[in-house]
Amino acid sequence: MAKIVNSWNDWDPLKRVIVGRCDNSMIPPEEPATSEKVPVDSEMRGMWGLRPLATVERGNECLENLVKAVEDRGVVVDRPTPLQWNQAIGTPDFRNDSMMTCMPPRDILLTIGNEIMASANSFRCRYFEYLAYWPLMKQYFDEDPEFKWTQAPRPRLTDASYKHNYYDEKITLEERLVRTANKDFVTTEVEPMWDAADVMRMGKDLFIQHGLTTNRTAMEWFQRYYPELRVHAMNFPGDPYPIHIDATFVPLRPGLIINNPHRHPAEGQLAIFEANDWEVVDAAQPAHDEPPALCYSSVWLSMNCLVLDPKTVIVEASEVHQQEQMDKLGMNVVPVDLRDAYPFGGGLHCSTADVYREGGCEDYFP
Ligand code: DAV
Repeated sequence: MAKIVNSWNDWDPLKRVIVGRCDNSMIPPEEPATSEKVPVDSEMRGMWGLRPLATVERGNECLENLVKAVEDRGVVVDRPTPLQWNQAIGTPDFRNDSMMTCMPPRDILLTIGNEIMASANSFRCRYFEYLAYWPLMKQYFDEDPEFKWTQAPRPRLTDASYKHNYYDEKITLEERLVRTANKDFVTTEVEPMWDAADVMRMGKDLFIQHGLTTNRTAMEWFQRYYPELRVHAMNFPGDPYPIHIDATFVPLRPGLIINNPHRHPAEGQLAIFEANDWEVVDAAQPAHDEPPALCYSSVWLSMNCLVLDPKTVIVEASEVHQQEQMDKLGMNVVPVDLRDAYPFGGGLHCSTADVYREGGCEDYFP
């Protein structure tokens, strides 16, 4: 029996990782939580159904590039088992005409020490996505006697979980920014809701983005579930669509974070980093003016990198400015062509979930 699951942060030497799959991916129908995520001028508005097969095949090719790059460096790779995501789903509380995908795993699985917890996502279309990872969770459970296989409290996602008429076709970018600044998001506080990609793990500290996908009740829940850890809420007032912390505030190694220059933390939230002599530098500009077609995320997936160890980082192959900056910051850069996987939910960090990194639970903010 071996130790299979262990990870406390995003930079210790990576030994085992889950990489998502694009098979059967859907553009989900609109629902109370997701109408917020699709910009009004996006070509994806009002469109739903299976993603075109050629894009699925190309997305999978990109993920294979990532698999090969990490396997070449001795990392063990596990893959989820996709479901037929086009099936309609229902619970006693809601119905939805389809599911979405098993990309990206980072949104669904949160690894803290020897525990992997499936999240409490606010999108109805993602309610059953965890099932794609259950075969792996069972395998880890059988092979690692210390592995804790956990599911966060399942949200009900009734209409009470969302603000109604929050979404309005006519809302301007400025009005969106005012909402972000006022911490006024589409989700209510009737139950904990969170995406794992909103949680930045730093040993004894969890920094959790409060935004469209994660609410304050989730943070209170985390603090009670992990009394030995410290939970910090983070807000990024410059982000009109605050979803997931990993294209906004990204640690490369202890003491160094790259920060999206349009999304600086709210007043007072940098203090803990400054007090502990962390360097927070603005990330380089993305190499692209637009995300690829049918993509939910912004061009800032440029900074959504996968750190292999405190000196080595995988950066998307076309993101030349980000690569150059990483190099100047003293990192060895491994470029991987992944851009055509972006439409399936994200970049290099998003496309993965940690299973094993060396190292334990350190206190970086004593
Ligand atoms: O900038 O669109 C994307 C994060 C995906 N996990 C953005 C955030």
